[in-house]
Amino acid sequence: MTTEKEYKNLSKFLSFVLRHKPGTIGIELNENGWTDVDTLIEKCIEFGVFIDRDILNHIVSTNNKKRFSFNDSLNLIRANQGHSVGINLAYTSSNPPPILYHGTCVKFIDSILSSGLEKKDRHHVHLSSDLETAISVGSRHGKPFVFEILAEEMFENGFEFYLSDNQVWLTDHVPIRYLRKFTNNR
Ligand code: HQG
Repeated sequence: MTTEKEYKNLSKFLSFVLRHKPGTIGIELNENGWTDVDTLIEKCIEFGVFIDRDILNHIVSTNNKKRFSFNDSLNLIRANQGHSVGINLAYTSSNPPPILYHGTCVKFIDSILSSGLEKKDRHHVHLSSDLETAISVGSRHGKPFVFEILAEEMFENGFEFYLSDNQVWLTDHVPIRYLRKFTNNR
């Protein structure tokens, strides 16, 4: 019987290998981030992390942020976003809602207001369509602070936006002129 805590730890481990360090357990991701499920299971076990098909199915279907997906024939798995390794998730450009949100931490405000939102170690800047998600993302770094992004205006001015399979809005960079401090923070 796998406990919720064990599922959570396994999910973190999968994020680590499927987004950042596949080489740690000796797997490779293809150019779109996919890796073979059977090989993943085998390599995790060799590495000392027990996982099987049922556990993987459970993690993919119940993960609170839908971080992972199987392909249609269920033989490949990938992380839906958040990679630091060089892969192309083949997202198609989408038309964003007028406003998107970015949750950060108060200690980053000054820096963000001087250089805009940067992707840092990830492939994209991560944005959400709802405030609640932004607050919880920001809370990971300390006292949360929310910026509104004038996404529609950015899009009209030629910036590209992508919607990941797990509904995270992604873009390359948000210049200062499209950032607004969220009203409740004022
Ligand atoms: C900040 C989690 C200073 C940015 C979440 C953020 C999300 C700047 C931090 C996903 C800056 C990077 C991504 C600038 C941006 N100066 N700080 N110019 N520009 N920053 O973790 O957006 O659990 O890489 O505000 O739920 O916090 O991994 O990005 O605070 O969806 O599935 O630099 O990660 O999902 O931090 O989070 P991160 P994030 P998972």
